[in-house]
Amino acid sequence: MNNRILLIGGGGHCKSVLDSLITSFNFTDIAIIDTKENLGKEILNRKIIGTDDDLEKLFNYGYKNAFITVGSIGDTRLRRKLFEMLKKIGFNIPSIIDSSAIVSENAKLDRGIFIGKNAVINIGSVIGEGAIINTGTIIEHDCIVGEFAHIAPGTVLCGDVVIEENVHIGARAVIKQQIRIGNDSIIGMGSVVLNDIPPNSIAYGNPCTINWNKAKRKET
Ligand code: JB3
Repeated sequence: MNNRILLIGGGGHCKSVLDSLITSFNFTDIAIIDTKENLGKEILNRKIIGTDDDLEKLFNYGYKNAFITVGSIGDTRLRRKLFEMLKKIGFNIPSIIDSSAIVSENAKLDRGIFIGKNAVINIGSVIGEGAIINTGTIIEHDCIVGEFAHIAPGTVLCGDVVIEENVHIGARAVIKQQIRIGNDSIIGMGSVVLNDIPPNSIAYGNPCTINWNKAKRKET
């Protein structure tokens, strides 16, 4: 594998990814891409060397790997847009898994996924492209996590849970076994989810209830 990688987005999420990348991977040249105003700044001694407009040039220069380090809380459009940009240019997009995470050999991971410190992914689970499985999260057996979902720190998905694409699950939520959370929904921090949640919902509490439907709101 080529030993140069670009991290796209140089904020808080980038710090977490970078920390895992430095300790667990063999990239010798790690650089960051952010906005014009942040050019030259450093994160963990890695420099912001360009903007999104420089990606093609940097690919031709020899950075063949890239990873999206802009995070998301309920809106994955920027992460998706940047991901498409990387694919179009031809970057290899690895998954970055912290060395302390435990991932079953019988779990299936797509590309561009981040798995943070002490996260656990158990047997039979499938994690979609671009998902974030953040620090200390437990994904129990046979779960499905859709593309670009963000499972925030300390969350527990019991067995057979389905999280559809673009969903945000707030920190320390617990999702009961066999529950399905519909695409583009947001589940609040610390919620205890006992029933299925339809797409485009904002739901929170213990027990978790739907407080807002994004789709209905758009119509009014
Ligand atoms: O909850 C946790 C544990 N982590 C959060 C993470 C998932 O999401 C974290 O607490 C943050 O709330 C959030 O982290 P993120 O996305 O790194 O946010 P922030 O710290 O605001 O940094 C975003 C960075 O992306 C900034 O440096 C922006 O300048 C940069 N940025 C914004 N738009 C961009 C673009 N960079 C590029 N390359 N392209 C853009 O279009």
